[in-house]
Amino acid sequence: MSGNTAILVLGDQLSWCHPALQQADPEETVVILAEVREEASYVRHNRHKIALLFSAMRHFALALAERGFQVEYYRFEDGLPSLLAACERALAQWQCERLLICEPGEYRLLEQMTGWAEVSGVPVEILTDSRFLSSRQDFSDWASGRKQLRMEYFYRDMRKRYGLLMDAGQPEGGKWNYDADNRTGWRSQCDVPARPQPVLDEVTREVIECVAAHFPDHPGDLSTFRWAVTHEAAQGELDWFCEHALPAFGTYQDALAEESPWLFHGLISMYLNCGLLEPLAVCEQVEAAYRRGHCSLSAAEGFIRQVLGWREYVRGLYWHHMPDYRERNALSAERPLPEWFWTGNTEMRCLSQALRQSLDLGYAHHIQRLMVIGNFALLAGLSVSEVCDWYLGVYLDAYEWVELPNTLGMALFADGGIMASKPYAASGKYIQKQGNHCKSCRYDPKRVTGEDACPYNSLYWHFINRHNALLSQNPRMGLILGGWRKRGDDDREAVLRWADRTLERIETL
Ligand code: FAD
Ligand code: DLZ
Ligand code: SF4
Repeated sequence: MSGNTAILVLGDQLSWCHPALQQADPEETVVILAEVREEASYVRHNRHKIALLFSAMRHFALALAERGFQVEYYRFEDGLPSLLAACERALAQWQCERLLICEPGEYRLLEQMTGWAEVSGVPVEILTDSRFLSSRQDFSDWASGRKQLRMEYFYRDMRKRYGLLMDAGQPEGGKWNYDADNRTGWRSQCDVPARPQPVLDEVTREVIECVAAHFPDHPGDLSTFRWAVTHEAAQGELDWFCEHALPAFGTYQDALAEESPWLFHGLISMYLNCGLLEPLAVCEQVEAAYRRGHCSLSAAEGFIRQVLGWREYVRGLYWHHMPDYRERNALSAERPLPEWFWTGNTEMRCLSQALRQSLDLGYAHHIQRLMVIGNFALLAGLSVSEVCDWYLGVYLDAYEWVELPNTLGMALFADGGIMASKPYAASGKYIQKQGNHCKSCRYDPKRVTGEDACPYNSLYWHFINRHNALLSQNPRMGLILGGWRKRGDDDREAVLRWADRTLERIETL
């Protein structure tokens, strides 16, 4: 057989909507999938993430073969160093005349790929990733001429464009955004439904063994591997969410719970981001649940805003501002990451829980990522590049297009306000209001100084004080800065001294 076109499918592009697969004639096509060293180790990826991708890739290869495609699959044990090496080997073996690729999700890889035609000796075509609802060009068109690129306006345009939750050209229910209804704190006021555990098949068990053997010093407790690895199983997870968790999703979207790592969240970002689910179909399914009266408008709107709004918006921002976005550090944050970021061994209860589940399972929900871990990193001035690498490695759903704007922009305010209109900085009071961690913590959320004081509190005022000049240009910070300035000198000094002490012993908090 002579497969004269080769298609490289990356580990996060396992979709039938892949632009090259959609137009391919299986008889004339070789599909390359490759587990390679460079992709598996350019950051310290969580072992769950590697296992999820390798198993999903192997299952997708089987599904491609069933549809009549020739598949060239390289396993990690084959020892290939890079995707280019895999393509070169497959191109030679199948004597292909051209290589088709879908644009990757990271600038790093796109840069490499632009040089592949020269090295490989065959034409290489990089196709637009049609799996997103706003292409890079759409976003640039939307952004051009705007002073500020606010998500809310982008989101409204996307609602109109896709006709989601619309009523005769107006937003369903008369409002675009029901966020104000979605901020209830967690006091164990209801049961969290138990999520079914997917059954692991032979392919996944084999992958888990391979990952355990080759990545011994990466985070991730593989004995808790619970992820879907096929389109059908990912759809099953979405169906379960819509049936059992969506009705309470909105109400507890911002809640923090001792007893559950995920509360009523979707747990679908890992599938959307590797191609096992498609964003429009997800939004349509959630809208349908609302239309048949299964959930409130605020739950459906809150969820659709995340997928249709935030997810597309952060991708647009990433490509719009790369490559210099990655270098931004507007608040000059350089403090090394405490060692306990890699173990979860801190006495701060909210943090230890968020860190442990992130490390062990590869998952934390948005408020844990933003207001517990990210907020601590922001207040303590932790190194932007170290924090970003940590997030990129630790989470199952992390690829730079989505991780970087969320971490560098939203959580750390290191882009100086492109992504967020003000820093997401908060004291322990916020964490106490949103959840029930403080009850089991050795620190007291009401105290600002002293051995028992919640570290978030003095660090919060330290942050406000040290960025006073920058923050005073922001009208939304006026009240807080005014309050801080009005406090007596002695009071302010005591708080700042305690914060300095806290930072000095950060490794032992
Ligand atoms: P749900 O709460 O059920 O939300 C539904 C879906 O909306 C998610 O699956 C996701 O696809 C989308 N979504 C929600 N918020 C965002 C957002 N801010 N940006 C993009 N998509 C969003 N998300 C990632 O997919 N990958 C990352 O690497 C990532 N890193 C993050 C880092 C930080 C510091 C922060 C604050 C957020 C990050 N997010 C990231 C966004 C968000 O936290 C996750 O998408 C969400 O927690 C995934 O869990 P879920 O599927 O249960 O989400
Ligand atoms: C994240 C990842 C990992 C761990 N391993 C592979 C791999 O072996 N082969 C592959 O094709 N893709 C992998 N990926 C996903 C890529 O890193 C991803 O395609 C790029 O980061 C662009 O988003
Ligand atoms: Fe977190 Fe502070 Fe509450 Fe402890 S007291 S759980 S550190 S907010």
